[in-house]
Amino acid sequence: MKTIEAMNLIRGQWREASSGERFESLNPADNRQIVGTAPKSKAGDVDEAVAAARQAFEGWRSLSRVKRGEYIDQFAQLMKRDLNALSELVTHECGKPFNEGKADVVEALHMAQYVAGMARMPHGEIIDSEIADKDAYILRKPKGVVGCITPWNFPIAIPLWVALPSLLEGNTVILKPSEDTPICGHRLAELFVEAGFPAGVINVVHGFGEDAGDRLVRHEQTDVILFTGSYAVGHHIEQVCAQMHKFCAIEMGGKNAVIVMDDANLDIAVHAATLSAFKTSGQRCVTSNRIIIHEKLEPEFTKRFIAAAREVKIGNGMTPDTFMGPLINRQGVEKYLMHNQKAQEEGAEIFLPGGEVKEGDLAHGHFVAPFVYRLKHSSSSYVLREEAFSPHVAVIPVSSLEEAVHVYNDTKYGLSMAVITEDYRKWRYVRDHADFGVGYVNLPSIGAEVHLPFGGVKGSGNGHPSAMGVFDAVTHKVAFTVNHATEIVLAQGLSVKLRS
Ligand code: UN1
Repeated sequence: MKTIEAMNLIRGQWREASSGERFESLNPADNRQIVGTAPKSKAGDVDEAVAAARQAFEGWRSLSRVKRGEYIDQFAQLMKRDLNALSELVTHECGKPFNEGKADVVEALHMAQYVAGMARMPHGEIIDSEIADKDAYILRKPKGVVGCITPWNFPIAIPLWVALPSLLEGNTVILKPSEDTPICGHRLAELFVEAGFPAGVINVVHGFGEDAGDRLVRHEQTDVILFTGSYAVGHHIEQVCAQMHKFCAIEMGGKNAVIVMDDANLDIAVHAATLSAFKTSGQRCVTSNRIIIHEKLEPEFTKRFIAAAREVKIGNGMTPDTFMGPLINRQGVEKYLMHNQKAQEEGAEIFLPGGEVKEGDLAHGHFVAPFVYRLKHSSSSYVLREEAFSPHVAVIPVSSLEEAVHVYNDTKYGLSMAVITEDYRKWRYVRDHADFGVGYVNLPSIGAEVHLPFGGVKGSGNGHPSAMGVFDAVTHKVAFTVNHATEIVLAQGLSVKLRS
């Protein structure tokens, strides 16, 4: 693949950062390959993008919703045309195996198709007024300029999860893609241009969180911030937005789990646990770092889970049948090693020692192997309560359903949870007592669908889910009441005569 030079997209024009500085995006599977370079934007570049979005807002919101949907439909068709090339780019830039790269792009396509379809769906309500001579409506109005700060692990899907509903509702957008996957962000920008979106409606600014991202959040002309990423950054954004009285929807991490009950189908349990722990090399916010297992099934489950983890094929994502690609960067590897070390310090029984994989060409990438251990839950444990964002997995024994849910809930997070059981009473108990935003029964803890809300509770999110949830985040719901009589009667029907 040839090296791609990404540019900022501001007011429909391709722009360098005003400083002229650029940064590199390397292939995490082989650091000798430069996937591309991108402008290292600073506050001034963001200011221009925000000004462009602000200026484009009135024109864009004045189009019919159906017309805005047609732009998104056109965009969907271009994505379909480029499906394979985009999937390959995802693998090159973020390391996921090709079939997972494809899943990322297909999920993005689903979002585009769904949002385009929503253009012709009702988006308000007619509701009776208390007064016969009044008509009352509930309408949705766009909030204005939306800043989207998106992660590298779904570099095509997540930007579109947040940008497309924003656009359909009449907002204008500034997207700041992850500094780890700017070239995927650039391809999206090219498709937006090709789809014919008017200048300034969607702007893309590349750069790092501490300058470009921070400016987007602090800019007084951005009305909404949609963020997906780490707890530390998300929580910081929440605080800044609260001080500025600015709305933000924040998706953060998880310390998710697969809960295997004593009646579980073991084939399903092992398969679900393997996918939950190792897909995307454990780098999904819905990844399960914890398998909470009933002690009755523990010996058999553990034997089979370890065997499955041993068989996981680690390699370059473009090599057929690779299951686990590399971690995204050196910091990802350091975090994984730190968690493994801490598990040892906390007295874990180590089943698979994991570690870096350095055979042949893999030495040039950030490859690591599954680290699997057994550790009893403790409320003071670090490794059982903090997100590792890597294939670092604890098998945690419990002796009852209630204990399983208590252990599951005993972290600051509450994103995704899978329960494996044949007994509806058990999954129903878990459904009602576990803290999660995305729940699964007899499935892995991964696999979001775009037309369902995606988000978590507690430290995983601030209550404004992503995917279909974005429609609510980027609109105001307003009441609108029209009098069609020739005199005024107020609500509650009281007389408003000025004199008797
Ligand atoms: C994320 O990891 O940030 O549910 C999102 C899934 C994906 C989305 C994950 N489709 O596994």
